[in-house]
Amino acid sequence: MTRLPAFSFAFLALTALAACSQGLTEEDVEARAELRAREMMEEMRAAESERTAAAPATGMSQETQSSRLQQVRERGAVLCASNNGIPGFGFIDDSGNNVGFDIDLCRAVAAAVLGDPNAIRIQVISPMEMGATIQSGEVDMLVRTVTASTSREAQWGNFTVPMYYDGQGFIVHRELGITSALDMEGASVCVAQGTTTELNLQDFSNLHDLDIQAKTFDDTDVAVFSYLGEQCDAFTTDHSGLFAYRSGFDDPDDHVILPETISEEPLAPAVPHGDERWYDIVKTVMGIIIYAEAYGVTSDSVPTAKTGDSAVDRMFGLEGSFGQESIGLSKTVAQDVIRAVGSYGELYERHLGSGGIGIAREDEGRNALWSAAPCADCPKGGQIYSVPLR
Ligand SMILES: N[C@@H](CCC(=O)N[C@@H](CS)C(=O)NCC(=O)O)C(=O)O
Repeated sequence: MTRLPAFSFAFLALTALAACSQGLTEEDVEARAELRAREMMEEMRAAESERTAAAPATGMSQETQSSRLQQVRERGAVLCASNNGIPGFGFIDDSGNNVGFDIDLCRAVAAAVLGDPNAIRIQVISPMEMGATIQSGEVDMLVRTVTASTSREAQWGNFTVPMYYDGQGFIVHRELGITSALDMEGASVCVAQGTTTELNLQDFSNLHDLDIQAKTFDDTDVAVFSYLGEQCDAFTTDHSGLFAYRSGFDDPDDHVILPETISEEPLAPAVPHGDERWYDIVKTVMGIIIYAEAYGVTSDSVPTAKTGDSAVDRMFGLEGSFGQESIGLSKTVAQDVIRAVGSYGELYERHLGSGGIGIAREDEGRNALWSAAPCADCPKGGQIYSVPLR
């Protein structure tokens, strides 16, 4: 049976309004509206059959084509460029496993596209290698405390959803008595090359006329060791990194993290340019993690039967759709993702909060969910947000 498009009612009302001034009868108006609605439906059908004809004969509609998704499925693993030396984000734990917030984002994508969070391969890269690695397309994702920026987006790849809002700061030897970044006139600062950090340091020094002496290193680890070896007065990186590194110092109290934040560092997974569907997939997985917290769902409370809350049921594949199948994912993809890695809140606590490097979520208020998030008792008033899953 043919259904008139929903817009025909609105169209009818509009036509009726327009007709008033022309002296048409109510029947004329209805007939015209019906005719126009039928024309519009024909146009929609024609457009649809044109799209179907254009789709290659793979049995998939054009919307589901993602060559990278196919490659990943053939390979049986998601390749992520990441880290193995940053506590909280990507590091080797006592059992020899590479774990962390960034590693779990990679695992979440593997759970979504392969149904197995362990189907990942991590390529460990230095900050200097970030651009070339994602630009070449040799990995499926760059998820390595990496800051999204316009020039990186232009040159490297597409950044998906910021999963941690960071900002650059400084750590100094307590004995120097420095209490503000503005006191660092003529100070030497250890910094990793090829980072936004290096560029911001220069801007900050110029802006405040501080004549800071940057000492650059290929690896952040080497920059940290050099700072600890007193080759520099200060070390600078993202605040999360300062906490992460300080948590591993023998004498953390001998070092002070200065109060200033000198830049915006939205950390977001990036994907190679040129495959919009793969971009949609990774972005959607990030949205699933964020919305799980917004709906109060955790890894051990994933619904498998209708809850009666349409938004939750839609997200977990129990009612309607949020577009997941159109991008090549299963109807119940959110169940796989959240069972594998948990909600944003769980990820945060496990790696960055009390279970990890100890950055209290309240202190870094920006990493709370947006103010109108539906959850009753989750941290709100921050910037963690995804477009709605619907
Ligand atoms: N977010 C900044 C800095 C990235 C960065 O270098 N992060 C440090 C940790 S905060 C890192 O990954 N270090 C590990 C290494 O150098 O191998 C960027 O994207 O440029």
